Amino acid sequence: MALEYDLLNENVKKCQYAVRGELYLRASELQKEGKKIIFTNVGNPHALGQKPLTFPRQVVALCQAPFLLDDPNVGMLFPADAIARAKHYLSLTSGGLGAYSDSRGLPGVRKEVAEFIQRRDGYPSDPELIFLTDGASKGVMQILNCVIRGEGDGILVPVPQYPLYSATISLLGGSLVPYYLDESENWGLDVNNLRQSVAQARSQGISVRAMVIINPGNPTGQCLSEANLKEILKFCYNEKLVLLGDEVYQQNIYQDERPFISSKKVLMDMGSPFSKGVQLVSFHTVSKGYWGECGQRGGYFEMTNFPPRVVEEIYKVASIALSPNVSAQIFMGLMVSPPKPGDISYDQFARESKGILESLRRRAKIMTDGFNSCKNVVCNFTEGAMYSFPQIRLPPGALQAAKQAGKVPDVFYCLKLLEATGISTVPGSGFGQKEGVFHLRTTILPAEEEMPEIMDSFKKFNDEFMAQYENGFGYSRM
Ligand code: DCS
Repeated sequence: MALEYDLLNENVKKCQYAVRGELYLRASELQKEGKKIIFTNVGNPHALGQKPLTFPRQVVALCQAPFLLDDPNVGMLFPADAIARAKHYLSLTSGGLGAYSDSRGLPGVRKEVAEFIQRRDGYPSDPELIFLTDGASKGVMQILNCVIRGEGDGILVPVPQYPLYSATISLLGGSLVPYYLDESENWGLDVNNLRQSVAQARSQGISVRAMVIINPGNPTGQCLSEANLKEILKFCYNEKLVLLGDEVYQQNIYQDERPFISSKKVLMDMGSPFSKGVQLVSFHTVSKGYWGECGQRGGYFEMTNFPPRVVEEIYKVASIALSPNVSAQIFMGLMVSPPKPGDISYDQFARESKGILESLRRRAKIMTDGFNSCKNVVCNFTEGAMYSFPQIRLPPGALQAAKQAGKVPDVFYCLKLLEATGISTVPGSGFGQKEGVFHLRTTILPAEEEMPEIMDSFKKFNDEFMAQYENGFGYSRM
């Protein structure tokens, strides 16, 4: 029978992914009509003008075109350390970039990832427990696929959250168990909230199996403290939950008070019985940080405290897709072992990466300050990641107008913003938020020199919108 809409898998219909939702579709339409659109809906740095880092592109270019290595002029176009690295990575493959690799990824690259984790955390890491993936997304989907057996299985997910989690849980037919981050505490995570969420889910017959943390947070931008991570890990130990640590923004830190600290390190620091008792999967990617190589689709996950039989089953499932992208694996290898001081390419690499991070740090501040200068907008500082998530306090007149237009209030606001300014954002409802509270998410990625103009145009729109709908009575608020 043909695949009619009525015959689609119901889980496919249920699944929602706002980052490419109604706002994005409308923005694409407007762009086709010739309007200038500033796409701040996706954390996709190169699409907003970020230049690729030179060294990794040189290495991968040589791996893609290995005949260049035989050209007598290769040394005029490529530095010697890039040439050496390209030869190194080609020697790790069995047939170059055009050949499938092991379904977990090239053993040599997994070893480099393990060495990186060991340097970062100060604890051993086993390459056999590291799987390379096509972006972190595929890793998250693989693990959730192994955890979720049906709607009786619950996954604790922060609200607001990045909709990869809600969408995948819907697709796999599991149950999302929300825990709320506290906006008035800089989007902090209160373990008492977690307890309540688990108790409530259990009272509905749901077996809570795993917990997701996003650190630094998307869309909320907070960095978890070591003390907070300890509480979370203890909680997972006591409640027998697998912790999924989404750490894709670990390089994106814009303050000095709370540097990134990995869940693995905190777990190992806690010692027995926790260090051997909590099952942890940590995710990383080449899409974020100062790399921003989203289109390459490279990622990894590391498993801690998983029995060998479970790892084998995860390997089996990974094998169905044969192999992750091999060129992306090389990007991952380069990300975890970049040029070192003394290498020919070191200075340039350091200059480029520092330039990107410092600019992001300034942009995070320009955005937060810009939002906080607007009428009825309050915004926590972006401590890390790539997003700003201001709360928009909509006057009753705007809520009414949204209702008349048949739109969720923040969708209504974001559509008006898009039409007026070309700024394409994602409404807070796409990430989850408390009832009656509204937000939008924007990336902090537009070029730094364009940022003041973007914020001016946002402010002009917002303040006029508020003036239009304000009638002197109460607001939606937290
Ligand atoms: N985890 C989080 C928290 C993310 O924000 C993203 C991407 C991913 C995982 C997956 O990234 P890759 O599959 O590319 O490794 N963030 C999306 C977002 O919110 N905007 O852009 C993409």
